[in-house]
Amino acid sequence: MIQLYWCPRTRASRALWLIEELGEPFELVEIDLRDAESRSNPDFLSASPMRKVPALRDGEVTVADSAAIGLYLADRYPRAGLAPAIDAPDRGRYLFWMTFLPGVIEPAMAQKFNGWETEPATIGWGNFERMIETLENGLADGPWLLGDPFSAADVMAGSSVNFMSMFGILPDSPVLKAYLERCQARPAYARAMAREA
Ligand SMILES: N[C@@H](CCC(=O)N[C@@H](CS)C(=O)NCC(=O)O)C(=O)O
Repeated sequence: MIQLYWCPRTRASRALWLIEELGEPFELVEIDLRDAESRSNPDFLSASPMRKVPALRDGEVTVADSAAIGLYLADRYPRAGLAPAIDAPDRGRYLFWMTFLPGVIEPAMAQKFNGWETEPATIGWGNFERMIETLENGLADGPWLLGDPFSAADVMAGSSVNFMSMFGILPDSPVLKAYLERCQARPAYARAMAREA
């Protein structure tokens, strides 16, 4: 069975949302990040090279980091339809948006928080404004990043838009606000948030 190493109100919430979208049985293994003993759980440490949540164990497979977990689960459990098939025309666009989370969204958010000045042409993630503009453009045909249907990429992006909103850095963007509302209206999102609470 899938086991998710998780701590409430952290980035592990997006892996939980994704697993709820899958509809497969799973078990939550809580890692209390404030507790040294909990953080030294040997099963968790062997699944997470960075000692961070989320991380996952599924039989003999271990995967750490939200985007890697999303890529793994969506392909491993295709019944949920969260990833285009390997030879589908949308596969490239899907991979772009899946890696947009760790490669662009996360560093751009860190930049915004820390007030780093960057030269967009030479920095891999451009800058915060360019990341936001790219997301908005990606949703132009909506309702989701691949148009229709919803995919694991929307869990990655939607959870980040939610974090930006919670931390007060989401720009006044009608496109992203409407996207966030669509994400929050999903039953799997509500189930994940109920567990988080
Ligand atoms: N790139 C990782 C980041 C995960 C991450 O930073 N998790 C934080 C909680 S939000 C964590 O586990 N911090 C504990 C630590 O670094 O010791 C992902 O997106 O999954």
